[in-house]
Amino acid sequence: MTLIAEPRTGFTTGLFVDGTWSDAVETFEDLNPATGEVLARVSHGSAADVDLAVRAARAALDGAWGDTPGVTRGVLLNRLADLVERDGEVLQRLEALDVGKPFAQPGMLDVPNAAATFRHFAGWADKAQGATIPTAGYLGTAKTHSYTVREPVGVIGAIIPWNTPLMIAAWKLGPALAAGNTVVVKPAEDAPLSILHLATLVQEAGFPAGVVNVVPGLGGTTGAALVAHPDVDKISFTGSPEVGRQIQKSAADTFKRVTLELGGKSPQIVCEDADVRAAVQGIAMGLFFNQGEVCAAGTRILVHRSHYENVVDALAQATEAQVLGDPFDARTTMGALVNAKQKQRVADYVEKGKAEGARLVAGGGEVDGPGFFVRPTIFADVDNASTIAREEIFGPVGAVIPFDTVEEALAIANDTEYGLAATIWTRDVSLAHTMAAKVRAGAVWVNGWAAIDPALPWGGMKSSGIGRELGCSGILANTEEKVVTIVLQGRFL
Ligand code: TXE
Repeated sequence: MTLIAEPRTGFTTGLFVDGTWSDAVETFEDLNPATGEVLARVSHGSAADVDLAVRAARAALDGAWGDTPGVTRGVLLNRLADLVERDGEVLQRLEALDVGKPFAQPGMLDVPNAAATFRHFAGWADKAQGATIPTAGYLGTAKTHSYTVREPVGVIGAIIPWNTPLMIAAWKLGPALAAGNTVVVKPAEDAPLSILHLATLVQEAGFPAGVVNVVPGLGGTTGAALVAHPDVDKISFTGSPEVGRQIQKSAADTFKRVTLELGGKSPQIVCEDADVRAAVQGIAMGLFFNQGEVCAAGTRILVHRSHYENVVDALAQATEAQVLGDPFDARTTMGALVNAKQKQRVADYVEKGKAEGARLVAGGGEVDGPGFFVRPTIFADVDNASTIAREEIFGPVGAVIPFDTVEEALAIANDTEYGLAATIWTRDVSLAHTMAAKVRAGAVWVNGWAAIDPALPWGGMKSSGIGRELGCSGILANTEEKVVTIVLQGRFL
């Protein structure tokens, strides 16, 4: 077995199937984004490995796990939360190493959010209740008693992206396990390490063999095999719209349930009465946190004309103040993009922005040398019809657009194929509610960016996806509703 280049973690980069670790026949290279060097050789799960994992998950579901009371599942999830907290620094290091983000950031978001997610869903594990439903007896003479139960969907395939792998894995595992499902996790090829460490914690927490399986691999092979597998009941996917579309088509063959979270082009709207200082700070965070590799990044910045030049200047300053560099240097505020392809993609968008006539006010372009770094970038006077305002860049690039009226701001905000999140900066509470009602997005934040919580449903409208994760919605999405009717007397037909 291959040990990764991080001796303190002591885990393997094999496959975790049915409670045991093994090596796959093939491996793939996982690179350190900050240096371009090989960080680990990771097992590449084959279709046969995926099949073994799905069989183990099915056997666990049909076995003791299927009869495990919710309260016990809750105890296990709480233990997992404790272990994530205990190993918080290891997980934080792995996220920084593998994704390229500044070391402090996973300590602020990924690790505490993952622990909080497991804890939140520990509380749900014994609370997925049904209802008793009175019926009118339209047919025959029957008197009946009907009730519903919430049952696990079954075996769930969880396909994870590379930008916040630990956190998204927790978003999928927490509700799935609370509701009594079993899971096969396919981490992203670019950042599988924190999830492999998480698998060791699942084992230590005492989840029975087969309940959680982790099969790393490439999307087109391992991921596609999971989606095509006839015995997987649901796919929960976070990633690109292109792959989301393929997954939904492929899942249709076996009528799998699907939850898709596909990113966005989220607006940040600075109204005439906004606290502009707070807005600029929040906008910079929404653009540059995690190198802008965030599904809810606030990349379209709509500013009331009265503040326009001020905000453009302040954002230019905030952009120039970003410190690019080694994720483990405490002065670094922005790390590397995840891989060479992503670096090229962002650089191409910057060139497109210039070519389409937007005003480059800060940053722009790639950084030479090892590692996949690009400069944080702000464009002003952007036309909402231009490419950089329409397509998800998934990098630290902001597009500033002026507006004159609230109606115009709302029209621009909604003039996008996406609908994941939106932020409104205003001191007027009535305006905030009025605008929140009119923005087509799964989450609307007022006077803050990324106000996420495991208790709040998460997901998008339009091309941002289908279905919701987290909160009560996460439990509903991980259960099937069954109705049971007992004929007490008489007959139906
Ligand atoms: O995503 P992919 P990529 C967006 C973002 C980014 C772009 C491309 O705009 O620039 O997508 O990133 C697995 N069957 N987001 O190419 O390919 C893959 O192995 C089954 C937004 O890395 O969608 C990985 O585990 N699985 C997003 C996961 O899908 C397949 C986060 C995501 O990879 C597969 C990531 C297949 N055929 C990217 N092909 C967000 N919503 O936050 C790939 N995968």
